[in-house]
Amino acid sequence: MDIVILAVVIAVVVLGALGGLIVGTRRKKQLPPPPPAAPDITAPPAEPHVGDEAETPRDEPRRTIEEVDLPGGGAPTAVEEPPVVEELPPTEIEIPEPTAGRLIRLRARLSRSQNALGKGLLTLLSREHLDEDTWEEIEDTLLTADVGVLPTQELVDGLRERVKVLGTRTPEELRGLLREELLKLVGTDFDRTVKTEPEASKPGIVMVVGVNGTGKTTTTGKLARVLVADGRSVVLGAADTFRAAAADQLQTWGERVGAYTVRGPEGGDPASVAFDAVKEGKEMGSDVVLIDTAGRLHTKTGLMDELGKVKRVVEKHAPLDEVLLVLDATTGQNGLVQARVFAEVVDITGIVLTKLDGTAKGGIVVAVQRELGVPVKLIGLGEGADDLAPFEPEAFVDALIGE
Ligand SMILES: Nc1nc2c(ncn2[C@@H]2O[C@H](COP(=O)(O)OP(=O)(O)OP(=O)(O)O)[C@@H](O)[C@H]2O)c(=O)[nH]1
Ligand SMILES: [Mg+2]
Repeated sequence: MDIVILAVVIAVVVLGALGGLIVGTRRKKQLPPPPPAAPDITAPPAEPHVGDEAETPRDEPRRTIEEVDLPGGGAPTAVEEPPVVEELPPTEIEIPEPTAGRLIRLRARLSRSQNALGKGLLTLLSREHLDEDTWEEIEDTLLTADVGVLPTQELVDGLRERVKVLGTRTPEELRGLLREELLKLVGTDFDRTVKTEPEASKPGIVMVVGVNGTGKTTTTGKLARVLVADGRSVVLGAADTFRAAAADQLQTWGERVGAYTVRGPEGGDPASVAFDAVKEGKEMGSDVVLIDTAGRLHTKTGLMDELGKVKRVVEKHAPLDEVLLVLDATTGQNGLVQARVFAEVVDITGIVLTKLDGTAKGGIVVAVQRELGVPVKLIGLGEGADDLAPFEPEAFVDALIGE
């Protein structure tokens, strides 16, 4: 019996929704009338992606049903078509984890991958005689962690000076000293907030760029979740038009949190998709528009020029608030070369360092900030949907040297 009632109610919901009868604010944003630039909105849902864990609670539909206003006369017809239930698109919207204290939760993951660096340094510094060989080992440890030559030199010089002044060293003193020097290197003065504040007539506009496979789409999806968790409405722009699967991947992320995705035809002009996404965002009164772009090798001039064009076209609406460069922390020094080239084509305003959970080379944080003079704003610490954290220098250094 229950099943029949359930089927009836759900069918009613479908009919009601079709007639525009039941549209909450959230749903309205999720399913606006498809704009001309988004012909694929009816495409079947994308293949689940690695980061997509099955998190939808099984007993949620009940709640949805109770909240629904029953429309007047549609019910009897609906009874005839219970199979419709099977074809319903996923309407359950996840409530992402709050962002406050996220780095604390993820700190264990950071410690696990980065601890070797801090522990190694502490062990070396604790040696009774800090001779030249030991200092060289300290240098090597830092270089191996991708801190970069100049910053390594600075750190070693700083440590040598302070250890000399200190004379005898307790482990606590050494830890404190190393913490201070590392913090100096990572920098505590940068403004690391991701600028997404909407203004009077325009949403915050963020574009995500980088080479292939660094984690751009995943980061865009995770960032959408962060923003939604903080109460913002988000529109996604799938300006990766090389593969339809890329737009599907982004749309899947969006659907999970009720963010609408603007997409274009496969092989279409990415600049026009980006333009349309901002236009939609404006018209829908959204708070933020996040634009995912195709992975491109920094060595391919044509593709880099195209990226410059995407940016210029979006700027016909308004200046971008953020251009985030996504770098894969495991690629080491090559990341610096990428950073330099991307910065020449589009002004990078922030760096996202992904896959820090899978490498001990956390020193790249220091190196890349030096290279661009732009702060690391976010770090990726896993494939899970909520494994993106704001970068906090203190928490990062503490994870390096352990508690
Ligand atoms: N371990 C780990 N994996 C990550 C992280 N961020 C992204 N990934 C994985 O990296 C892979 C590539 O991610 P995508 O987001 O598709 O990368 P992309 O830059 O959009 O790739 P293209 O669009 O092909 O250039 C996926 O398997 C992600 O799950 C992270 O912080 N940690
Ligand atoms: Mg992508």
